[in-house]
Amino acid sequence: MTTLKEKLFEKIQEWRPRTEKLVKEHGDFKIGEVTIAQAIGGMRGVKCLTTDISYLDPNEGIRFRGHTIPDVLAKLPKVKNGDMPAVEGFFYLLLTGDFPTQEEIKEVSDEFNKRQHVPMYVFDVLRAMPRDTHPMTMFSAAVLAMQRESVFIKKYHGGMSKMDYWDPTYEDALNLLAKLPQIAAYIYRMKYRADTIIPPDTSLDMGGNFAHMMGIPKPYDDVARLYFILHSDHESGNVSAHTGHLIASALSDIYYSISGLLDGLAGPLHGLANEEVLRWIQGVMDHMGGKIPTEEEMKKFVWDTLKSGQVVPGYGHAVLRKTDPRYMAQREFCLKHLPDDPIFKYVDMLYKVVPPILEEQGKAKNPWPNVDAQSGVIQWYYGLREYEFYTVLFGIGRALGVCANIIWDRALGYPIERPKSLTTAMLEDLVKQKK
Ligand code: AMX
Repeated sequence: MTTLKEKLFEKIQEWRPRTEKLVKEHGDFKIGEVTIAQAIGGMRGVKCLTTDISYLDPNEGIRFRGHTIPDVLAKLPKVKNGDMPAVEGFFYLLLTGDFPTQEEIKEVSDEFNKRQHVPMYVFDVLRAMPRDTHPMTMFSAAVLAMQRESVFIKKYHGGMSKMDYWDPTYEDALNLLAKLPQIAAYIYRMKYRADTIIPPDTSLDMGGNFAHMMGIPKPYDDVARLYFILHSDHESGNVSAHTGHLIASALSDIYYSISGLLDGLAGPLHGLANEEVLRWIQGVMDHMGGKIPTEEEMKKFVWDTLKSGQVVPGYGHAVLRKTDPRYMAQREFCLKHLPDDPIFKYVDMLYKVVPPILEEQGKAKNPWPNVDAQSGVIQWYYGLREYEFYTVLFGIGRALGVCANIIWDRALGYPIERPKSLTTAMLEDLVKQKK
């Protein structure tokens, strides 16, 4: 057993009594109320999920295992010859809550490398799809095609104690996560680089190997590491994380769950927003004839977007009420590596112009930028100019967080999810009775 798996098992055994005690002794304790607006309005703010992997404070942003993004980036050991931590070390933190040593990171990296071989039929599935298929459809299909590899399902059919569910789920998670960068890079090179596939280099860490297979030189390896870490988790109520958790709650395996989360992530209000942001900014650039607009010109463009009934992509959030720290981490990267890039200058100006306009318009509850307002710019700068691929990168990151969540869901015995629906007439009757 690896140190990671051993440590995880220790943590699981320590944690189980806490969950059991809460349910047994305090199961009736009320933690909130639900209004009609919430029941009709996408369950905003309803406290009905539990996860210890990350917590999203509306004003502070995400904390992974209690640590802010700047803390995580500062405290996790960095890769050799890079400024960013290894994604493998971050996954260790998500699973155990502890910062790993370099040796522990190396062990996880070796595990990933052992498991990175992608079965040939996955490439056959991808090749059978029309080349203009959206890369998210390809990515989701490739993951789903591998469902036959699930260790969990084989063990489940062989008969297994509920207490052991987490173990084959962990095996499935590592097997899948190790393969995602290669599948993503394969889709990219097949679709957009004339089918010139670059084989993996297993001497590299996950981020380094991904940059290598994409064929993009340094510091893109650091971009990949930062990107995967920032996009990993945003507590469990967002569409992709919740979808992954919901599917897994039926004891469907990791392959079904991650394929499903990718489908949710592909929506324009969620993971596709980073693609929309860049398309929109380039629309602004075209409109301005390529020159950097004045603040007044930019304000007019933003108002025109709103008046035409569209949202300003990359701004607003269902939970956050301040600038997203994931936006800030990427902004710092841009200020260091691409301060004079014209698209970054647009993004920078939008940061000044958009929040006061959204405030004045008075609709969006959060006028500040989210993660997607920055991420496409960095990808574009390093030569990844096919916007539709950006959500695939988000998907690799999000899979890390959701896999960690699902392993813990199984360890703590979370049951199948089943919220209750009411009819419109029932809601109307409830209001009448109250009157
Ligand atoms: N531009 C214009 N209007 C906006 C807006 C924006 N960026 N954000 C919210 N609004 C509008 C909503 O459309 C809604 O209008 P309506 O009452 O006419 O339907 C109103 O403000 C209230 O919405 P809200 O409660 O503030 O937001 P929400 O929780 O319903 O939606 C989100 C959140 C992110 C979908 C929304 O802010 C949005 O559409 N933003 C632009 C797309 C985007 O950046 N998505 C990425 C989010 C991060 C991610 O998941 N990757």
